[in-house]
Amino acid sequence: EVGTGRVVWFTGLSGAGKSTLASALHAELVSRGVPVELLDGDAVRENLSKGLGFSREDRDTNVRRIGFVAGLLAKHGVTVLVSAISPYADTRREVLSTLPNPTEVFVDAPLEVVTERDVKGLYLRAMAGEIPHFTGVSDPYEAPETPDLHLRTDQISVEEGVRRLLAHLGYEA
Ligand code: GGZ
Repeated sequence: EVGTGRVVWFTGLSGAGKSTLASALHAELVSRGVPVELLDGDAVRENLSKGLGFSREDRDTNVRRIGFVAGLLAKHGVTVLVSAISPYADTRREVLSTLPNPTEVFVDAPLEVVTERDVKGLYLRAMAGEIPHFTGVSDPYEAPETPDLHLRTDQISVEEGVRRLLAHLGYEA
């Protein structure tokens, strides 16, 4: 055992702010000298999960792979920040239950807000039927019923989100 590794798992819709919050928290922890790694859905899908699609089976495979790597890192004292839609409650529960010190963070913005933001134009395309199985539009998102932390990103700033994360994880302001 080296140090106290832990896994902070950000789940939520595309565009809810998972990557933004995870990378802001990552920067903050780096500046505090915490050994921390970021496993971001986009980067994972370009590398570790290259070739996987968005069926339930492929999403579950993706989430299990991320959990596996997160567990290896955390075992060595690394704080691991995971950012992935991870839409299925059962799979999240299963994977998180295998991890040391798991924290489930629900990054929550209503569908109408993420649709309005539509940073990458994906919702417009999904609603036009151009992207099948798009989470929140034509594919399910099972929100956590009892997340460890629930951040409404349409109501709080990134800075406030990071403050709440740090406080929840036991860091000084
Ligand atoms: C959801 C999709 C889809 C579909 C492509 N459904 O906002 P983004 O663009 O950058 O993040 C989304 C990402 C989702 O990958 P994850 O690995 O986080 O998903 S999961 O945990 O469910 O495995 C989105 C983009 O990929 N994207 N097609 N059909 N998001």
